[in-house]
Amino acid sequence: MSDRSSATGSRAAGPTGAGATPPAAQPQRFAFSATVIGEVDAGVMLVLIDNPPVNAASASVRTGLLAAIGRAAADPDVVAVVLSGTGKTFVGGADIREFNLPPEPPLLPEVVAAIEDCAKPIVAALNGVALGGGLEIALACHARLAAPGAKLGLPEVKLGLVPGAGGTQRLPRLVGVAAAIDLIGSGRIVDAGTAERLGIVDRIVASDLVGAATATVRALVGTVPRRTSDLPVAADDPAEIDAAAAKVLARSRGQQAPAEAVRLVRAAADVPFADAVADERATFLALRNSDEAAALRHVFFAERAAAKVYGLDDVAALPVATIGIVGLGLMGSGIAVAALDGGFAVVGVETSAAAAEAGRARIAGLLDKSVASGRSSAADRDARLARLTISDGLAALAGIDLVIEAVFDDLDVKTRLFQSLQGVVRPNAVLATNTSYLDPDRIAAAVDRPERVVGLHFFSPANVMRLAEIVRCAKTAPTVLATAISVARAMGKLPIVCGVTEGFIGNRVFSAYRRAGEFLIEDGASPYEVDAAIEAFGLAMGPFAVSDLAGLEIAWALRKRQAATRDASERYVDIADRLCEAGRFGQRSGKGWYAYVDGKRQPDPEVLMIVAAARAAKGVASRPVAAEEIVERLIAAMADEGRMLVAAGIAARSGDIDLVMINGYGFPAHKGGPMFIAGRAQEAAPPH
Ligand code: 3H9
Repeated sequence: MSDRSSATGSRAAGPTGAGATPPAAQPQRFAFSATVIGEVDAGVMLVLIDNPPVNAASASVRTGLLAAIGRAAADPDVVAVVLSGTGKTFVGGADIREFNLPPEPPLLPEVVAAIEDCAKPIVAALNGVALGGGLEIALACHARLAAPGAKLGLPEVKLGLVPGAGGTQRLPRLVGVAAAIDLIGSGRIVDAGTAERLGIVDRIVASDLVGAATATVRALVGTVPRRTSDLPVAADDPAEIDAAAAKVLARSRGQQAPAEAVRLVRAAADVPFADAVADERATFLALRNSDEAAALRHVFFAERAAAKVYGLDDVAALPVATIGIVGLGLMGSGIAVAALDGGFAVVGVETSAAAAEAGRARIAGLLDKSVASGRSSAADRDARLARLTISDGLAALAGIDLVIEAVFDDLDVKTRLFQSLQGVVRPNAVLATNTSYLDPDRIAAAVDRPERVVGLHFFSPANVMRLAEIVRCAKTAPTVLATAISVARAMGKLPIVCGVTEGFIGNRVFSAYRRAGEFLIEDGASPYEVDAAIEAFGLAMGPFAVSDLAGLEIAWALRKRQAATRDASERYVDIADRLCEAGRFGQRSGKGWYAYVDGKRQPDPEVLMIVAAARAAKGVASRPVAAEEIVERLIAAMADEGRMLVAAGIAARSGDIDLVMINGYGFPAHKGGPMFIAGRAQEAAPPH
């Protein structure tokens, strides 16, 4: 059992203590299991869940809770129960590690039913996070109080599941069907204030939560406990329900769990509770074994693994309050917004007063957009703008903690900038480069203290995309690496650490994928068939549509640089070069792999002619390529490149490759990523 703070003070007496006669006026203590303890004081049993790190509802917790409720129900000296958790969490949900194993009794629905059916009142004191099965436990209690910092939600769909212990039926009885569809279908987590407004919790208690819960439960003694499952489901406006359902379904294209969640919540309105929870349970168990759930579990654990960075165990990040951003173009202004969102003060620098002013306008425009879409308030925007200063000179960066350069991706430009910066910023300020393709070690070599240089590679639009590749250069100091990670996290990003290689993880894997797409075209598929196949698989855009959006020039320039050293035995497809030679540089130039008519992307016969000519020049006999083969080859190409990056130590683990592709390149999370798919295929393959 952990030694985290506990309202019981000293520890439980152990199972043998349960029967011992306590000294008068001394609270009676119990250990119901290794993770659930109880203390009876003047008739109220405080049951505490203590299962670090997140009080997951493991078999031990379920056993302990069932024993605690059984004891409370049977003990004439107990009149009521308060249920709470230790540390920052009430209960972080079912134990996800158990999902790969057969369910172990007692099952959560049994525990939840015992709580709700208890004739003595039980009040949940939500001291912190109450998610998934944790919220389902709370929903079965007869009242719920919450600390101001508590966070509540049923995020099961994010694991490819639906709630499996009554959540789809009890939540609509508290908040209505439309709101429950929104919450369960999206897996959204809400703060205590929102939970109170919606009716999930009865009251927020600013201090002495357990004391308040004890007073509340005492007041309920002698009354018939309010069972959530007995409450009627409010008659919501059908149009509102349909709109909530449509929103969930539109956002979860290709996934099973959100659609099942919507179906189950809708049923709450007209199916008897017992039948509906039986359906919920069966659906939960079926989904638990689905590919979607396995993929999303992989993503969940991959994210936690990515946070553990080799060599940083006891390394503290430097404090960062102010961030300088040099270059306020599209990328720089996106980074500035992410930094402002993260609570930092930002100094944006451009080469002229006019460019700096344009940068400010771009940043303000992005913030306005966020207000217009309802993602933030006008007050949030104003507070962010108050933390922004702009300048046309590097001198403004004198007091800065960390500088991110987002200037033109040219080695000379970047090295000259870093050399100028070292005369301006403090000696321990971190210098981060946002280069996509250049060698950051060469940039670092240009400054006196290369250990303070790190790569901080954002993805466009930087205020939206969750991925940030953190590039550990040859000489990056551990504190500097830790600082870059912590800043990226504060900006709401998912930092993935990688080593130095051209294009880092994402662009290397993307290049391999794009190359595979070009091989497919040369073999006989059209670019439009390639894009359509991978889009049907679940990527938001195929490789050719993405190339058009990014512009074809940079990759063309890169290929030209590489031409002299390219292995002549390697397969090389020159169709993209032919497109550039024909002036087709992508969407901005009005044509690329596609034609853009009034901004609308459409197939272009001229491209098919260029492709046919390229095939003919190589004497390739074109053949039809099925969508299945297209998807298989594209994913295999990503996975092969990913394996090479892991073998070379550029990526720490294969899960990092999946996270990069999911969070930077639109690979669907519910498919787990290319490495996950390749790994499953290997497991399924018969042994040689
Ligand atoms: C469910 O409840 C189904 C039910 O409806 C039906 C049942 C019948 N289980 O994220 P962190 C580990 S589905 C096991 O870095 P934070 C995590 O792996 C579940 N382990 O901390 C990590 O381990 P390690 C619905 C879990 O403070 C450590 O805890 N619940 C679980 O930033 C710290 O995690 C969810 O989906 C778990 N449930 O955030 C909630 N949760 O140190 C999922 C965490 O070895 N969890 N771990 O790497 C979260 O959202 C966050 O972890 C939480 C804490 C907000 C709780």
